[in-house]
Amino acid sequence: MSRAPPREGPSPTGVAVSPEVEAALASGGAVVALESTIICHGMPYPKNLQTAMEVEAIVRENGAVPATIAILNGVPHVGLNSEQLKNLAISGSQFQKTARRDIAQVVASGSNGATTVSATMFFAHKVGIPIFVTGGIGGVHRYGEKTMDISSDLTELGKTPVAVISAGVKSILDIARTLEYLETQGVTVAAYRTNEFPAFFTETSGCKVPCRVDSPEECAKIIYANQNMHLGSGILIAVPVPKQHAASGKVIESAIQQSLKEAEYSPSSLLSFLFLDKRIIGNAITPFILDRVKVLTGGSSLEANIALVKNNALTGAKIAVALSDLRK
Ligand code: PSU
Ligand code: MN
Repeated sequence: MSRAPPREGPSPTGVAVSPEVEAALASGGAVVALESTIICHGMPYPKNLQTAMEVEAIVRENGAVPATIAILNGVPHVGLNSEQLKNLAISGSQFQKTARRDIAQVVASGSNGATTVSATMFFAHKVGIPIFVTGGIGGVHRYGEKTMDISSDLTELGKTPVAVISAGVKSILDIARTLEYLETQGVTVAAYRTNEFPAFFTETSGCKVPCRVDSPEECAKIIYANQNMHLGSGILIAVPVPKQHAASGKVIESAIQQSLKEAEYSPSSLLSFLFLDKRIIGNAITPFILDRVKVLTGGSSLEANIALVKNNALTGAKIAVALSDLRK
């Protein structure tokens, strides 16, 4: 087995890949990309650090190498050491939420960026990682037909061949329209051991999926076929929250309704959003709602969130190992 020499600083692609990730990629080993917005903007310290470390440990225990992605002082990093991970978790929202549109600005200004699903997919693909585990992805927001607030996660899935393992999308979004948009973008959407698209905190959403998968091997075959045919588009594998951790749909729904009210998120207010400086809009709406739902559910939404991310890490690592075996 030939090992690539450890690198210091960014490669010619402008991305710094950790020696461990570099070695795994060079030998065709299993690697799982992980995002950093969930750490900096999705969970409070110290639970975010604990979760990030546990998620990395689960990936390792299941035979894959974790590659957490973030921009540090303007340099995109793939694979963080424990010091870097800790700094990320403590800094929290001081790290700029970085979607695809923000990457060039964060790099140019030498800033710190926490990558969302779209930016993480971009960097994962750039260095050759085909599998990425997260909690939930962004989607079409409620009233999206008026505001056009559609997460760039969906367009990224349309044009970047990375398989994203998530627990579906939250019901703070318009799930049916999110699935329609993914179809338009040509994204393969598969649900894991269920026929229904999961709604993050709950196993069901009332929306059927076009494809069901029942094993990591089956997922790996789809990813492999996608690669071999150079489809160029992404894959969304939706894994429902484990039954014992599923939050009560009613409790979550009422917390979401309350948060949307607090954000004054209604069609009439949104129509004038360009002129109102106090409205919570744009990329601030997701972190705001997540935080309010956490408080309003007395922290139980956070516990469900942590449990489902860990479960996704377990499934994602198994898929990465199965894919690596297929390629041998
Ligand atoms: N949904 C979650 N938790 C999260 C996010 C979404 O349940 O942490 C984060 C992810 O990083 C996702 C981003 O890519 O929010 C989407 O943000 P926006 O809606 O602004 O596109
Ligand atoms: Mn948005």
